[in-house]
Amino acid sequence: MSDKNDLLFARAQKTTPGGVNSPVRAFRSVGGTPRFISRANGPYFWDAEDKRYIDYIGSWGPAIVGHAHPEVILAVQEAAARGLSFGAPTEGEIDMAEEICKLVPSVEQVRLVSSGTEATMSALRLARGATRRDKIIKFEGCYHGHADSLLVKAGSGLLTFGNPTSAGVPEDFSKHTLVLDYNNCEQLEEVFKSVGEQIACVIVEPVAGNMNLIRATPAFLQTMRRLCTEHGSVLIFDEVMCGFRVGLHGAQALYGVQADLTCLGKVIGGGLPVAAFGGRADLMAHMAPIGGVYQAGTLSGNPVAVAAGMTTLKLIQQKGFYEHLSAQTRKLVDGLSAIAQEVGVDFCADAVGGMFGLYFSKEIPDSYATMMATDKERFNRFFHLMLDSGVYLAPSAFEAGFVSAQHDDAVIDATLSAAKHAFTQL
Ligand code: KE4
Repeated sequence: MSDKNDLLFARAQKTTPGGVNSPVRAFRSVGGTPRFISRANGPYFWDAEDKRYIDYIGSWGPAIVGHAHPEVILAVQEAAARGLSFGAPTEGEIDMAEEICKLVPSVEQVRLVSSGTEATMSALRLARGATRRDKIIKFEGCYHGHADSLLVKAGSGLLTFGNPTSAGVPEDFSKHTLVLDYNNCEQLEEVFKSVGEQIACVIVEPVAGNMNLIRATPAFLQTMRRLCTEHGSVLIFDEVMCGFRVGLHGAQALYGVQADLTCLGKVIGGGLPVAAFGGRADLMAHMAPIGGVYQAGTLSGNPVAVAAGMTTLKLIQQKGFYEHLSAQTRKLVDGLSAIAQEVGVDFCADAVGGMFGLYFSKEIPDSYATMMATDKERFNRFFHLMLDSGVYLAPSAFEAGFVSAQHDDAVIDATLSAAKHAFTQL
């Protein structure tokens, strides 16, 4: 029997490709009908049938203080009442820039944009403009948004350039992108030894969240830091997802490795479109209008979006915020692992700050290859069993999950209760 989600999905597909405005929302990885969300509050959202779910995507990271936080909503209402967009500078943008520079020590100057894709695309262009080099290095399994140079998968051999992962990306673009293995230090050394002087930048998710959650090893980040310094390449940390999600000062503070440029998004917009790229002042000096690297945006630094982001950044600086967030996330993953072990299911889980990974495998993956070897079909069955029980996990075995400050003990316990049922039904 079609419910309202089915009807909306059928209607959406008539006017929008796949019925969604971003592919992962279409449930194609897990199957079934996507839920059309009507409202959200705290750790919950409700679908078109007014069914409540405990939400573990949190808009893919932004909803870290919980959905519709009263202080965020009030700040947005007050900003909106003063006008939505001016196309001229505002004091709020200075406040946001100063806050980011305060919280991410490697960032001396920052430019606000409207999406993570814009942030990474601009950072790449800046690295290429500043070094006058074309080649870039990224890692299989890391996602940095949909700029052409980054929609590239590994070439056949170590030094063969990447192949497009998307139609419409010219070979002339992908040929400058080398795609290496995440957490493979030897390979990185080898490539820099061969073509290091041609490398404009290395871009990496220092805590990967787009092949499910995979931690970088400290050696991996330290190696790329050393090699970039030795060869005059720019080290770009894409912290669009992990920035302010894994800790108040991002992954670079966790690892003690400073990037030359950092990309941010999600949390800094609090659910509205704010992202940013920034870093060393000598690099940012290449940006127009003072330098020759062009980047622009009608809604960059939008005052209403900045109001949401600034309020969120203030809330996450409250005493004990990350201790609580990390404790709740750890309670979730340890609880799930304990239940799976009781039932005898090959399952493990990991958490860094307020993001987590669930894996149907005996061990926590530490690379793209080991992640791809996990039991995707079992995840999909688990996903739907949990969804039927009112728990909304990321609709893909290859996405990370997100906890908010509003996921209290009662919410985590309800999740574990649903999991007890799901694991026995697998
Ligand atoms: P956006 O352009 O979607 O704002 O950000 C792109 C981006 C850049 N860098 C990292 C590390 C990211 O995780 C993202 C976007 N993340 C996905 C989640 N896998 C957003 C969800 C979606 O694509 O709908």
